[in-house]
Amino acid sequence: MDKLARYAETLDGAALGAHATPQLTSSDPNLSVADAYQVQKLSVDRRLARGERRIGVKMGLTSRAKMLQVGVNEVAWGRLTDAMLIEEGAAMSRARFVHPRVEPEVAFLMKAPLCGRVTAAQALAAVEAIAPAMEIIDSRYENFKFALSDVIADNTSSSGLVIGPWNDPTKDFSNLGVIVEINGQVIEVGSTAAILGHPLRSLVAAARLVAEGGEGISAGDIVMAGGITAAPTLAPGQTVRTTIQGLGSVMFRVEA
Ligand code: 0L1
Ligand code: MG
Repeated sequence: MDKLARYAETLDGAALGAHATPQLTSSDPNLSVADAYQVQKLSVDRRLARGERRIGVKMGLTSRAKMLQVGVNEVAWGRLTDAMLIEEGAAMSRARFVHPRVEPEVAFLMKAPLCGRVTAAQALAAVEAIAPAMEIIDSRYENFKFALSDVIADNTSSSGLVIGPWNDPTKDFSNLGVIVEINGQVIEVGSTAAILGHPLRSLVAAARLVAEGGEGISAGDIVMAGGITAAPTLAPGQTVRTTIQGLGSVMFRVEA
């Protein structure tokens, strides 16, 4: 087995077994971003081979709060599969994750393909609907610490998503207030403008980055635009709700 396939097997095993693994760059400090994306692809291919279905892509590290929280300052993308979906209002099991955190996000539902360099207007024309959403991130690395290549290889920490009500994408979603509550207490506040100044910029970047990776965004895909605030840690007993001004609320519960 070559080096990248071995890394993919390690990260896939860590996700499946919900255990932390050392950062790849601790033993391979020169792991390139291009090789890290190849590790990501190989590790998601292992999931697809087990019967999971690709449902879209996620953008990561698209806000200053996120970049500061993890000390990485470049945007990155990852792949979403149906096994990551958590039903809105339902419970997720903490035991399935290493050290999960939650991010308030905006989700796009695509009605047309989007690939390569596109304008914001072209990106918007390909969107069927937008929704308030949350991503469960769970770095497979010890202490939730990583360099850019590590986190890209680890599917940019993606491990779950919850989608709220779909809305008409022609409403102005450039600067909407965002509140994250845990057990009724406000934990984080922000604005959709925290996503690269406008969430649509994240979709434009996704079209370019995914195409550079040799893939595309298809009609029916979900695109997660990226975390808006720092990501609070999840623990059993929590009820987590994100509300985006004018778009509605989305919630889930955390069980042991
Ligand atoms: O916090 C992290 O694990 C960094 C990668 C993904 C963050 C994001 O989805 O914005
Ligand atoms: Mg995210």
